[in-house]
Amino acid sequence: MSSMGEDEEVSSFFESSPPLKKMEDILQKLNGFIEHNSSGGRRRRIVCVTSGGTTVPLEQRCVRYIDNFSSGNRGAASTENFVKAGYAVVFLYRSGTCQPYCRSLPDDPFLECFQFPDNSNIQVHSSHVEAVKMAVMDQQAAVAEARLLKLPFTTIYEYLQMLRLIATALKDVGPCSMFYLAAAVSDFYVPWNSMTEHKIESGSGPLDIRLAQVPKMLSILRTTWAPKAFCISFKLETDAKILIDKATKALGKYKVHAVVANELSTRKEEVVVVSSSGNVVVRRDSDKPESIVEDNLIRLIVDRHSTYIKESHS
Ligand code: 9Z3
Repeated sequence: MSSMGEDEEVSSFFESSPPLKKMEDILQKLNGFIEHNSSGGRRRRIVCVTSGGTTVPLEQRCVRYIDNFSSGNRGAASTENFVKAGYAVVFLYRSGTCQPYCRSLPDDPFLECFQFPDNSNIQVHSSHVEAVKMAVMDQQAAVAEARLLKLPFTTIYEYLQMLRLIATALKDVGPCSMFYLAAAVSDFYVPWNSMTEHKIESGSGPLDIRLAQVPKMLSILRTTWAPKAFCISFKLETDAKILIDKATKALGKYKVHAVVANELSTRKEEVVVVSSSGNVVVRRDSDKPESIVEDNLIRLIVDRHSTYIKESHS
């Protein structure tokens, strides 16, 4: 039996993927955004923040799919902090998940935030004014200043094709670019050409599905797509006992600059940044109710990125 090499697995994944819809449109937005942030005397740092989980369709005309858990909170909060730190952010997010500047809004903002004092006026309930103001003003400012480009994905096929586009487009930004990979990416999938076209029929007993392994794109991102970019990946476990060991192995295997290790149930309280310079525990300031772990995490990552840029120029 012949086994495929890593590069071959990657090319065969892309060759058999359904083509990305609106690719021209995405490329145009992306190149415009990068151009704006790298020209006219500007040399802003650009970070690609990935956020939310990828789906694995079980049918080509998809009715059923497998999903990876992620609310998108980490990615959204991190994006806000990167913008605050002066970065331009390409926010590659799962459709429908948490958005930057919207974390304090209720689940159904349209229905819960607004009121109509009369037929021709609309008002925001006083209890939501601050949250709505932040959502609208901060997000509009970030977009208007070309600090934020939002690109949605749903499937693993879309996610990996878009990540490749972004990485390739950012190649010339070199060490000033960063990948902050907080999305929860499927490890297993159904290859497009072995997937049934129509809805899987029910009524004939249990369903057996064989899932193939998603090729390890992180290696290719590091070695080929954007070798000079600063690269942060995430490791999620539910068993705290194996977390640091798994993160350390990922650091060595993928040669990323740091792995952010988090345990599902405590992920909003603390993370551990694992890198060749040792492990650093980063916590939320528990004495401040509005403090989030991303405030301290992004400060540390930005610091590390600055050192990386300095070292690359010397
Ligand atoms: C993470 O570990 C993220 O921190 C979370 C954030 C998904 C836990 P939320 O979106 O949660 O705020 O609800 N992301 C990476 C998850 C992942 O699938 N990592 C892979 C792994 O651990 C490798 S890249 O094997």
